[in-house]
Amino acid sequence: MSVEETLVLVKPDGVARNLTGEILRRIEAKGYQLVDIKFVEASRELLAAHYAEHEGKPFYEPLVEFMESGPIVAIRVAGNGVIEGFRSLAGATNPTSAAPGTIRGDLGRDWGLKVQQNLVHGSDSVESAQRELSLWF
Ligand code: DAT
Ligand code: MG
Repeated sequence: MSVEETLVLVKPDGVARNLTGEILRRIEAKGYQLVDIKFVEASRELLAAHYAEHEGKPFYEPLVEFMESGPIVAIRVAGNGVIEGFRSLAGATNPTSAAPGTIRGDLGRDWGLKVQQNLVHGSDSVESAQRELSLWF
């Protein structure tokens, strides 16, 4: 595994529930490096670019509205295989089915249809990570 960088977002639900520290703790405990970090109140333009792959899907509009609903913590994280590694720390997209031991499995609530309220985002490939890091930083 090579050293990579990924974009992690603590979504508005994670910030509002005071889980930023717990999420950062898990990233650091794994041995990943926090390279850069900031609060962002994301614009519609930024979110449209970030979620371009999901445009037109039924959950797109609620997802973007949710991401506009409050501050986000954006983090540049580095480490060996961190792109896939952080996605393993995060767990499955839907907190209801995310495994215990993962961020979404341990801390995510069963929000019914509000799958977007799943605490964190992590880039899913080297290409996505580069694209997303250049959007947010
Ligand atoms: P991930 O965040 O695990 O990479 P994704 O990229 O497929 O998941 O989707 C982006 C976000 O959109 C996800 O974090 C939550 C929301 N989402 C995905 N699938 C959904 C669905 N079927 N219903 C509602 N929201 C969904
Ligand atoms: Mg994704």
